[in-house]
Amino acid sequence: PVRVAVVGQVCYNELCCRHYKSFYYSSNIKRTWEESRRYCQEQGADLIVINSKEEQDFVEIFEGRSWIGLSDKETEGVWKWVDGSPLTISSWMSGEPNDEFGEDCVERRRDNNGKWTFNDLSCTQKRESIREIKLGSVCTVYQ
Ligand SMILES: [Ca+2]
Ligand SMILES: [Ca+2]
Repeated sequence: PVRVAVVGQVCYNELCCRHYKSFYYSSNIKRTWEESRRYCQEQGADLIVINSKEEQDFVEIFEGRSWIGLSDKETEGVWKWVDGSPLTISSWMSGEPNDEFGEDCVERRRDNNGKWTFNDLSCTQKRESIREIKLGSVCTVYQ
């Protein structure tokens, strides 16, 4: 499935410009974190970076346990998104992140109450994935 985040739309006479933030796609093919990331990049995208509550709510419709673009591969305990930004809004599952057996990649999953949360996991596990492609504006002339 795909979701499109539209930031706004401005029309001048017949010309309408829509300002897109991002397109989000989910893939139900299970891959390792690195494989998922490479696959996203081949599509001109990257694993999803979630840096607002709105964005987190916006992708709620995507089901499944999916890789997101968050890891502490570089420095243990320092969580970084694939675009280099730090972790600002987090929703760790209770007891996570636990770095059990050296877990450095993050999946998005439902907790026992059905709430979407983050869990650190071994990067070599295979999971579905959500990718994000950031967009600018698209203008269309309406007849
Ligand atoms: Ca870790
Ligand atoms: Ca964990």
